[in-house]
Amino acid sequence: TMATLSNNPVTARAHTNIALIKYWGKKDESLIIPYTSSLSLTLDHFYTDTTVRFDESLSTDQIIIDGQIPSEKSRQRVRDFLEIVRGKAQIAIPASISSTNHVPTAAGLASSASAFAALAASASKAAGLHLDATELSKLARRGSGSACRSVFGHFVEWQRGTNDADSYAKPLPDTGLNDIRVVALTVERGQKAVSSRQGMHLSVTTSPYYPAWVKTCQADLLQLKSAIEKGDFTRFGKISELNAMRMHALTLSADPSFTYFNGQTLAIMNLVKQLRHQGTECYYTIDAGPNVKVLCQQSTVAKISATFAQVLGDQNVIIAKPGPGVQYL
Ligand code: 2P0
Repeated sequence: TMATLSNNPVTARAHTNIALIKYWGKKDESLIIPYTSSLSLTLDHFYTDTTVRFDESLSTDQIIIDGQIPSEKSRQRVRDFLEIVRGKAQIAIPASISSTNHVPTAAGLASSASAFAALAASASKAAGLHLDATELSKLARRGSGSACRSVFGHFVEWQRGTNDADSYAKPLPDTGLNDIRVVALTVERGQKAVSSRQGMHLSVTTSPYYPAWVKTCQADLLQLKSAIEKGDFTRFGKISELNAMRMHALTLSADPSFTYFNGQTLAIMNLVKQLRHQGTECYYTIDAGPNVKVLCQQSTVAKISATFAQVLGDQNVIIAKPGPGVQYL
């Protein structure tokens, strides 16, 4: 059936997510099918708002991000994504897109996850498609793998699947650990990091440990799900921290070897362990950059954030809670 185009602009909001069981490697780089399933927590107060309107009077797509025309590379990635949406809706009309990130970029939370989840939701609806959450997750995945998880709130599992139709995210049942907090720490940025896309490609193609990663991820995921179900924060933290380190072992063992850590990253990892030994339970996770996210609970978040604020300064410490899935505004 032909989609009926929305005459009005459509705005959607999507929040960022932090992976606890990491996605690191694609089996299919074009469709973005991962080697492993992953599990994330969607965060409140870091989000992207995106407005899309298909407009016959335009000759090409108009793309504005944070009030500016982005780089040609970014524009191409958005146009490629819009082509997927136009294909599904069977239209050939240019779009105007305006996107605003409410994400502290320096904290390393500015991910493509909230961006492509918000774009998938706004563009599909503006094109007249009425996708359910599962279809929306599959569409968002085509823009950026981690975006398929930002369609949903709180704890989310991206089931790897084997093809475009069965690789999508699902929310976990709303059970324990609702008092989880993420303290996002901004450290100094060194040289420009290897992009996630390049980094995971290099890991898949050159790390001799990649097959072991695929195997261990499956086990880590099952264990983390059980810890969440039981509300077992200790096991939750240990497995999350371990899985992050196993991901980073892939970068260190790639050829050429690389790392996202810098000196401050290592110092913060040690401080987290020190806090833990002193009886304040917390764990860390790290993505494709030097910044560290500390996992803790509501009862300890004030003490932990104050400790890190003393070391890094108030402006480099941000507290996040579980957040919601995609919303239309
Ligand atoms: C994750 N990361 O699970 C992992 C852990 C970073 C470290 O997903 O190539 O931007 O667009 O599918 O989703 C970052 O990679 O990569 C990422 P593409 P994406 O969150």
